[in-house]
Amino acid sequence: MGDILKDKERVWDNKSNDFGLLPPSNVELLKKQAKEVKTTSLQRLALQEPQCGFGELGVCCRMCYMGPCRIDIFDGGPRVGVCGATADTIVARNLLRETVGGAAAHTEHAMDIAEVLKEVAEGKISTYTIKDEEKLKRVAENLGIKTEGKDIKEIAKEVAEISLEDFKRLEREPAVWIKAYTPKSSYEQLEKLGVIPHNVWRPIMNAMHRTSMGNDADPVNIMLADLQMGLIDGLGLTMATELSDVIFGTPKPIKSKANLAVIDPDYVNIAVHGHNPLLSEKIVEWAEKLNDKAKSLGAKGINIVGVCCTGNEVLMRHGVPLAANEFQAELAIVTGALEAMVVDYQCIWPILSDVASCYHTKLITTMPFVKIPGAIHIEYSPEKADEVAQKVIETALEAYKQREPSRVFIPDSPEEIIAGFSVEALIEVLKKVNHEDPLKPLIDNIVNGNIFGVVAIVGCPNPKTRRLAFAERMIKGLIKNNVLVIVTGCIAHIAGQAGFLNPNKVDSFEVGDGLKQVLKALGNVAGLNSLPVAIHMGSCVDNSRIGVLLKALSEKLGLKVSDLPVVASAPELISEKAISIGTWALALGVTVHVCPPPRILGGPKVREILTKDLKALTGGEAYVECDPELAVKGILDRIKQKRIALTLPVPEAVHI
Ligand code: BF8
Ligand code: SF4
Repeated sequence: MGDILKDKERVWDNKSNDFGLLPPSNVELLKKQAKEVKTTSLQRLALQEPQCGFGELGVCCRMCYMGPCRIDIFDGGPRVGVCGATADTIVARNLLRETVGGAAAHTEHAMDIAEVLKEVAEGKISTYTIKDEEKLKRVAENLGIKTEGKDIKEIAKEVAEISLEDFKRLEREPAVWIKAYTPKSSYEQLEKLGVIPHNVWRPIMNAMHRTSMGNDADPVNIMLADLQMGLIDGLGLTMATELSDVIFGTPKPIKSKANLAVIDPDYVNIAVHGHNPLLSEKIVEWAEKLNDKAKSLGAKGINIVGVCCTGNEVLMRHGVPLAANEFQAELAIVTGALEAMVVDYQCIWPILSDVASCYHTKLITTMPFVKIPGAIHIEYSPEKADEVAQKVIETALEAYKQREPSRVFIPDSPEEIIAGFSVEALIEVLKKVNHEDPLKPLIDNIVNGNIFGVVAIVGCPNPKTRRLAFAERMIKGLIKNNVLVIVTGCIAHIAGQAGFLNPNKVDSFEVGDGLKQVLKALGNVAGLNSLPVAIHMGSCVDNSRIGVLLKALSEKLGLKVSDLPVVASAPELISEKAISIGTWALALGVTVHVCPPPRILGGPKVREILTKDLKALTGGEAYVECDPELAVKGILDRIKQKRIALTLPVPEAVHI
């Protein structure tokens, strides 16, 4: 048991007992956790509060050892750091470093997949294959590779090599993936700003260099580097998604279930947690192969369940149920019925090890750079993927023998969901309405006002905002006003658990008449009662699917991305990755709502750039609002302005 658990006296107080609007099943498990583990995320948050105001405003600098320096933006205190750095310099530098954190995560994820594709193409590994040859050809053509007369492996090799070259190109030519996948009008604008990167590595290196002590002090110049970092993030997202589709298949609509009750006490339960599908795909494969072993132990079989974005990846391609978002990962263990939680990278809380140590659950780390004291480490590499997956499952089967049935508690029952709406899958549905021009029915319904606008609600489940049910309240407010909602990442888990991904629950929500009509009509052609009120497009890297859709819409209509009645929202931001995705969206020209406030409020110039000046540069706008109903209102107002500019009808918003 870790040191944190020695602090038993302080762990449960009134403040952390405020469950707000959390679903009752979460509350019951949090109470179980408080009793059995003596620590919960809400309690740890309470112990941190009040959190540092300088940090929240972004005006704390730790770039050198004359500091740390803090700027007092109100009055009386210092206006500059020891070196003379102003609040704006410090805020801009900190923000760029956050964006680097996210972009590095997404581009390394992409590179891992590109390397596997290369090894598959060269016949160096036999653990993976190319499942979607048609997608490979489409990606190749997007990247400017001729496919005619070439065999699949040859095309795969060229795609992988061009992708890997994007990381390290020395020539001053634009990164191929960015040129190929950025909407044309956005690209032209970004080219004028001089922020199109030549490769991935140099700007990341440069960003760390320029933000170190005694370099770039100009907030405007730093913010241009930040926009460039957003584009690099977009490259990572897009490459990761597109090449995952090539190797594992492009998602199609698929039925499954969501919430912690997908952990079934009759089965050996294994949770896959993290982001990269390279390992989780193998675990799904080996669970089937080793199912009989579980039966020989008296279980009904092996049940794989998904946590976070790896959960979304295997849901989209195999229908693996969604157990838990990042906030709930601990609770999955607290059910007492989870034999193993196997993690790859990103969003893996170290506390999972302490929580697992209170149960029979084995926490298994697999990546050389993601080790957690107390966890079992079974190291993954692409050539050993089968061996590692087998070992993970055998470890879980062993753990099953130690399960204590008296400690198992799984409240609630699973919620039905439908997921897997890749752009290709959406186009397939739309083709059933208009085969020649599939985007037309979507555009027509936006034009006539049946769909007021499109809002992508993406990102994380922050304990600070979970208590407010922030994402659920926003989705409710938007669908009432005929907004088509798209979800990804942990918000997709939240939407699934709340019934927003259940096609049979459309009538149990207050949905605008126009939107309801469209959802039902499209649902019928897709062989369903209706489409659900929120469309599941995947994991966080799958936000690139939204980028692909934006490119198609803006280029078909000859409009800028910023002209479209489309908004993105990360209402419960946790990760630096959400910052980098948001920066990419701003670079494309999207309006991005966010809460909690990004750490820019202490820098007046940086704040002005992101909330005002950017509109004239890329068309993007950052919008900070931490009241869910006011956020809906602000988003509707912004969509309304875009509709007015396009001379589209503007129905009155209903009350929120
Ligand atoms: O990449 S939504 S908490 S799991 S960062 Fe993390 Fe946020 Fe979840 Fe997926 Ni995305
Ligand atoms: Fe202080 Fe400047 Fe050093 Fe930052 S870089 S810690 S502001 S002296």
